[in-house]
Amino acid sequence: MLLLMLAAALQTAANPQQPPDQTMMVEPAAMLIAACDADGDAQVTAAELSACLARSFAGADTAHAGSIGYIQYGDWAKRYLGDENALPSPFEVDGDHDNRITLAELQADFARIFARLDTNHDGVVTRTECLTIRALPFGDGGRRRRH
Ligand SMILES: [Ca+2]
Ligand SMILES: [Ca+2]
Repeated sequence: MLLLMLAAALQTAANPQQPPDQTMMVEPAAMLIAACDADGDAQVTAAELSACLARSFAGADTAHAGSIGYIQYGDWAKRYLGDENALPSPFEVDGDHDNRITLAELQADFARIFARLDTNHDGVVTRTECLTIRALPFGDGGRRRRH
């Protein structure tokens, strides 16, 4: 029964003649992860993400200090997450709260985000898993009702 309802919902979403009954969004961290696909299969593995973060971090760590400050993190976030205030925040990423962000801290935080997005737990994040789908008009799982 649930599967039938899901199939019906997907058909509705796929039919361009139907008015949209849901919104699809990609959170900034998911956008970064999706862009880490290195082999062009539109899916991202943990290894691809790790290598991708290392490349972007090396570009931000211009002093080759092995860590970056919150201001440099803001520059990194602006470039790779689209906005310096996008999540994850430097306060979240800076696991040991020493006001410096290391590559290991960045990779650890994104590993958590990766695991959250990988809803079928197959070790790969697909574009479908990157999408946040919200049904209308109840938005946010019905917690914020709009009438
Ligand atoms: Ca730190
Ligand atoms: Ca997956």
